[in-house]
Amino acid sequence: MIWTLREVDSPVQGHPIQNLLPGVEATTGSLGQGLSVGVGHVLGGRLNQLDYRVYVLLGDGECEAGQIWEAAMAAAHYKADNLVAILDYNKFQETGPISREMGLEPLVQKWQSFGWHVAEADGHDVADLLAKFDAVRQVKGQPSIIIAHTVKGKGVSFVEADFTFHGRALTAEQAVLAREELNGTR
Ligand SMILES: Cc1ncc(C[n+]2csc(CCOP(=O)(O)OP(=O)(O)O)c2C)c(N)n1
Ligand SMILES: [Mg+2]
Repeated sequence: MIWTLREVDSPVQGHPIQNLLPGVEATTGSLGQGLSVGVGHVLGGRLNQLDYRVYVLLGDGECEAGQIWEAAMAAAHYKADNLVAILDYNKFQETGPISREMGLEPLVQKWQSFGWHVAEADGHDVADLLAKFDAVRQVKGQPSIIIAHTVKGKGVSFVEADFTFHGRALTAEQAVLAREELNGTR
């Protein structure tokens, strides 16, 4: 299936399409939509008296989209304390560094001022992330965001060093090198 990536009618079209792949419940692709979907799931759960938590993974470039901040206000307004956003703060988006394209700092204060509880984590440290997921369960009356500091392309040196790999496949030679670096055999 993966070899049909970005082909018409493929289940993996590049952007997720509702019901074409198991588990994809919303058609998206325009950055910024996921947090609004998450708020909708929170409100739907309330109406249906279902006791679940909602997790939304956000990109930092995605946070340059205005819809994020509309959803952030809505989540705080509705005191969505079962909503947890995880922000992949890798400091890059498709076309370059966040600080150059449209800076987000001061990011912690921004989310706090929108009424969110904010935690920070090392996004490559699973134990740290799990500890933060546990800790924010105690937060009442407001949504939580875990700002996860990460490195885009982590583990493959030449991808880490070049943001233009964003939507570009590795060549066959690069794929061999990448596997070696990730396996620690190089
Ligand atoms: C509204 C909108 N604008 C632009 C794009 C094109 N686009 C796709 S991914 C991307 C960058 C996303 O950056 P980030 O959220 O930081 O994700 P990362 O690449 O770091 O995983 C852009 C601009 C899009 N999909 N939607
Ligand atoms: Mg990014």
